[in-house]
Amino acid sequence: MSIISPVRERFATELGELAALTDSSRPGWTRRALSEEDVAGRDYARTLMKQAGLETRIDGAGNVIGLLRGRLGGREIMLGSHTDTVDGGGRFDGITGVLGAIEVVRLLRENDVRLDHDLVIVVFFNEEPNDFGLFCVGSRAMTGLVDRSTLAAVDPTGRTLAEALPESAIDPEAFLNARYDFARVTAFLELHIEQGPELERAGRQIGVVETITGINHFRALFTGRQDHAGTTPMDVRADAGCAAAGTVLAVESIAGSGENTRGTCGQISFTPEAVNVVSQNAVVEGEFRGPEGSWLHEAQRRLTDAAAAEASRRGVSVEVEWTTDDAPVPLHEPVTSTIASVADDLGLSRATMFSGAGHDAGIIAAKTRVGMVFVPSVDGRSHCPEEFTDLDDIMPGVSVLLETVLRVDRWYAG
Ligand code: HGY
Ligand code: MN
Ligand code: MN
Repeated sequence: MSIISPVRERFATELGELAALTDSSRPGWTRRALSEEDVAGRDYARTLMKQAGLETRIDGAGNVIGLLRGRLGGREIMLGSHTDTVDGGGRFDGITGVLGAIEVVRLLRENDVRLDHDLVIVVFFNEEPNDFGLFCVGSRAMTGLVDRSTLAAVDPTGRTLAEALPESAIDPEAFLNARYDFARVTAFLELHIEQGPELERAGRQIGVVETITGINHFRALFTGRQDHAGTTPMDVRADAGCAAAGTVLAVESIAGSGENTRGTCGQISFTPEAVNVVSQNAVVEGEFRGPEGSWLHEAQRRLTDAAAAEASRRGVSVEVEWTTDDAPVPLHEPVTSTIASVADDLGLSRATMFSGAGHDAGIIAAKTRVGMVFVPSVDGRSHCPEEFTDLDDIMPGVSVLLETVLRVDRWYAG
């Protein structure tokens, strides 16, 4: 049984130092992928990895990969998460898992515990949605899910991802060749804040994730006719903005139709942006989430129909593009039950959970056995400056991560 306690003070120091690497012109803790702050954040994590005794490298897709060689080697246990944030985000989403993984390495080395497996720590590049409509970019590159169409994705200014990557020292050709050999990975584990209210409501310390939500992202482009706001009668307008607004409300209405289902339109834009002009163009970006693939596909169909109806009754045209179609991801036994029994053996209260948040773990799950450990979020808040998890709630999560690594290590022979 692990009697090794994580060191709270250094975790707090590193959390503060990493949180300081943010875009001070934005609210909260903003470290968006493909920004200077993001490069600085991954460099900082790499420095911590080196200090912890890991051999480090950056792969072709910008993922920072650290290696602690095991006694036998040849097989690996992988831990990881991300350091990028949403705009105006918090300090704990992703970072908790990165610092937690590095703390596990330090605890192993400080207590002269040598695993049979090699231990690999990954700071995944670009987990959060970027301006090109893509997310979990680094983990998709590691699992072979990127291709030239990924590089051709454009941001609202028309710039391609291929043009943007070199600014983060990522070569587009190397990006396409960053597949990782998961055949040697026994299991992947990710420690993460829950980002929702369930653990706090239930008064539980550890979340054992059973399923990670499916996520379908869409971008709807409406084309109407630009006109004078005062002289154009209501019955002859082709108002792209109103068609977009009706579609936003359709997302909300469809989202309420299932259990644990969600729908959000986080972005809407009108062109021109003028109070006295009927809008020519409008763009809506949104998503649906849920635990059932069948519901997600029904939501996709219903939204596409709703956007077409909102457009046609106004003489507006619309194109709906679904930019991601990630199915729900059930996590794997015996990783999940190992996490549960570790929590029990450490005397920690736990709950089995559905993750309404997407994670790199959901991408890696296609290639190896995956488990996730959640720690509570205060008021269930996340993706906002108020995002908070007390260090006294994070430390038990690090202990569970460590003890689970020790137990997975026994599977070496398996
Ligand atoms: O959007 C998500 O669920 C994750 O936080 N990237
Ligand atoms: Mn997030
Ligand atoms: Mn995250």
